[in-house]
Amino acid sequence: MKYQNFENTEVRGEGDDVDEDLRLLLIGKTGSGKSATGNIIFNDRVFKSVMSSSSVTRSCKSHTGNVNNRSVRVIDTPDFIFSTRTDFDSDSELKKALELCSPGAHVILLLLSLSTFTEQEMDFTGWFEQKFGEEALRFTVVLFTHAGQRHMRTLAEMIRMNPQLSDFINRCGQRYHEFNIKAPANRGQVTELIEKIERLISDNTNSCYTLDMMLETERRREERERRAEEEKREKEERRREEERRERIREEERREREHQMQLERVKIETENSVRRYIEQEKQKREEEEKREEEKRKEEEKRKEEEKKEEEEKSGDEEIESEHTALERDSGFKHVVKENKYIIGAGVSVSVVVIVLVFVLLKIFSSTQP
Ligand SMILES: Nc1nc2c(ncn2[C@@H]2O[C@H](COP(=O)(O)OP(=O)(O)O)[C@@H](O)[C@H]2O)c(=O)[nH]1
Ligand SMILES: [Mg+2]
Repeated sequence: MKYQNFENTEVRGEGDDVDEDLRLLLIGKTGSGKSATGNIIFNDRVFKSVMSSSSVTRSCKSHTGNVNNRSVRVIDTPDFIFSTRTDFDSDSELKKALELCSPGAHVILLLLSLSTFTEQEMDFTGWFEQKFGEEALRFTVVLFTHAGQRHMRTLAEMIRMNPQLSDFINRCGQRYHEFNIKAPANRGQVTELIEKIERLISDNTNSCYTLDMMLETERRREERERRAEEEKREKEERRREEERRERIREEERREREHQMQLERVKIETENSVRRYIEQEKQKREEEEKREEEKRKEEEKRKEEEKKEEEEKSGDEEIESEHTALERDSGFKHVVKENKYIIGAGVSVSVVVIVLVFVLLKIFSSTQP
């Protein structure tokens, strides 16, 4: 491998206007081997590649060179999602990468390290799909690096055992390649990769993944997020509205319960007042009845007394009457008994009176 000193490498920036046969965009986590892959492709040390946990490639770099008699432009990029730099603007750097690919990338080489194949790798494929859009998968070749450190028997087996990965590979049209950077002398792996790339370009009828596609993806994602946000807000509003209605319903229910309670209390009060009045009335009636009975008894007593008195006085009367009667009957008896005597007396009296009268007449006639 003919390594050049990195400092002397011709690294093109934004605005380069070279008519290449092939434009390749390298995407992957820090340490996945993007810069090293670029160097292998050119068989030259054109990008800085060192063993480091932090991002060595700080900004996008483009290099155009001759590979297998083809003009190839490779765009090396920093780690867009796991960057340790605080001043790193992922979105603008990503746009810069696409601008460096202008008018577009024929192929996106998505690098996944087999030595550190963890959930982070799958997170990266998720980020890639979300950021570049589903359309980008049409231009993607998955490049597994650090193949020498692969613990699995075969790469195909490893892919099969990871449903998420095999699904992703499927959606990339089963395009993947294995690279062992530590065997740079093996140009066969580069040739093989270039062949796969050429097949893909031909399948895509020379079309490219462009910045506009990514911007359109971004626009759609923003639209989706805006709609999701709107739906979330509407859902929240509906939830609040439902809560408000529920509160009103609860208040109405409580009010109804309160009214019912009031009504119950009112009815109970009315009933107890009615019962009280009824009892009072009953008491009064009983009282009156007792009074009446008392009065009647009094009257009866008085009547009896009167009667007794009357009886008493009656007895006396009878007695006097009896006495009178007795007297009367005695008299009558006397009269009866002396009837003839009385008759004789009366006759004698009449005779006497007549005599007296006659005498008086005679006497008056003899007088002058
Ligand atoms: N053993 C091995 N080492 C690799 C491989 N690819 C990259 N490396 C090493 O990993 C380190 C980081 O590589 P680099 O290309 O700078 O990663 P980048 O951050 O993706 O650009 C370097 O020391 C490389 O030599 C590989 O396939 N196998
Ligand atoms: Mg790098």
